[in-house]
Amino acid sequence: MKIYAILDLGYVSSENLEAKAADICAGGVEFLQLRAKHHTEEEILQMARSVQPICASHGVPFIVNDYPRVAAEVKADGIHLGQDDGNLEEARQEAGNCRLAGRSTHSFQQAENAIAEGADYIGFGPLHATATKPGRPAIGLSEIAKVRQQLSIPVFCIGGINLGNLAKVVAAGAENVVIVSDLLRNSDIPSYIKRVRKILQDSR
Ligand code: TZP
Ligand code: MG
Repeated sequence: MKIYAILDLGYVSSENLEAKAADICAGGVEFLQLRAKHHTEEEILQMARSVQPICASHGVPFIVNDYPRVAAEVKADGIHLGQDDGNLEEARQEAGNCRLAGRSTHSFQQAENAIAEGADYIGFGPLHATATKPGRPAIGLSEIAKVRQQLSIPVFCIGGINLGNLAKVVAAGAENVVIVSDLLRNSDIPSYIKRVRKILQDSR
């Protein structure tokens, strides 16, 4: 049962980035990703430089979304790509041969393809429609169990997950989850993460 948090610049200002990163790491997550869709690569590099040491000091693997060269510069633990972001192994090399390369997937077929291309883990969703990934239709919960049973790599369910629907997501077969907006909007992130952890344990 793993919790994967994303520092999404749609919800966190760059001024607050370090404080939020520290809160998330203190709360205890298994992964932290930096995701910024409306900043330049140079700005993202500066942000990555400030977040990476916080993750490292807590032993939390740090993943960079979309920018392998940024991952290489800051010696990130991983890189994360979407369906249209190119070849995963090329990105891993560009990212300094990082340990982790993840792919977003939106269907069973894409999940299978991710294994074939050497992904270390996948995101699977969006389970629910979400403003964090606008324009991407919800895939629902029905394929979670099948994907988990048939894939040999960790599956991280994502998309519109919150404290209210998490138990349902786990009951549908999810083991690991990514939560973005519901977590970042919470004023007490460490205690939020503890509540998520308890629901993950109690809903199995
Ligand atoms: N990929 C699929 S859904 C999603 C991404 C990056 C966003 C998830 O964010 P939230 O706020 O937890 O719905
Ligand atoms: Mg991408």
